[in-house]
Amino acid sequence: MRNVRVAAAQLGPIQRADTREHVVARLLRLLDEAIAAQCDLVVFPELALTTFFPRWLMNDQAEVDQWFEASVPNGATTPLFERAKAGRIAMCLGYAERTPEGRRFNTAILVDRSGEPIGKYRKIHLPGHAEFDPARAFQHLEKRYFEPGDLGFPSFRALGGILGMCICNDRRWPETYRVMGLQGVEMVMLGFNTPSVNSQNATEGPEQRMFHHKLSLQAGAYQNATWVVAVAKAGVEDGHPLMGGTMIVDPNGFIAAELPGEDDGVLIHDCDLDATRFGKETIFDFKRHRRIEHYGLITERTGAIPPR
Ligand code: CDT
Repeated sequence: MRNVRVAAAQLGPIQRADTREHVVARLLRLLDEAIAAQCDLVVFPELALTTFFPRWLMNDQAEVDQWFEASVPNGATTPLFERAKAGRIAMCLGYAERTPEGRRFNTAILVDRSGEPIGKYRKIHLPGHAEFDPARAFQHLEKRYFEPGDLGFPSFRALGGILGMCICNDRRWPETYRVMGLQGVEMVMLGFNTPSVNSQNATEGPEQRMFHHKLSLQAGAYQNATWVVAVAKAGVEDGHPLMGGTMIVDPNGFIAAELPGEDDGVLIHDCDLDATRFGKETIFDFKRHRRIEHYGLITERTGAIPPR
């Protein structure tokens, strides 16, 4: 048994006017709950320090840059990193990253229990569009504000296991999990900000959105025999609803624990990393069963080309 006690720390909405200090105070309350419950790891959502700003069109780069962190930890976030270190808890945190060269990524960082950075992930599948789209009920301008991640899907040795990260829309792509699965990943951590409605199809409501969310997590977990920890930023941000759905999925694809509601809250679950073994050694023993000689199109071709 290799137990990792995980706290999936869901955030309710963050309004555009909320300061970093105000948000970090909320994160600290969730972190304290996780520490009090003797968790080994706390996972915060995607863009956990700000509102989901890609819904807003901004043309002024200075206005855009107010949502980005030039370094982490920095002034406002230092208390979070110090508290995690003092509480001996590893932490995964999503934020908007601006590099010293001026590149911008949708990023998650993982620090270990001693406060040392273990790794970083930069979101690869950026949904939405780059220019204002009048046909949409609201905007999703991730392709405008971020560039696709340049770090691949790395996995890291931490907490006695093999851990990986992805972010929000990445969870809908089987390649995300499989690339980490091929590194033996035992737990995938991911944060998300998912609108409760489809901006291009008003009939696609919360039930269908939640179904696709669960379907993606459960399939990814099962097909790669890994735990998946998915953490929402939820609730209504300046009139725009984001769905909840914070949950922990086991390596058989079953939902092991689920957090109801759309407010700040912590979902705690003991995840035995050894529970990944059976799947990895039997039906999803990649070494024995995968047939890579037939998978070439996956990396050769991006869009579908139907037969003539
Ligand atoms: N944040 C994020 O990636 N959200 C997307 C919304 C897709 S709609 C353009 C998601 O896949 O949940």
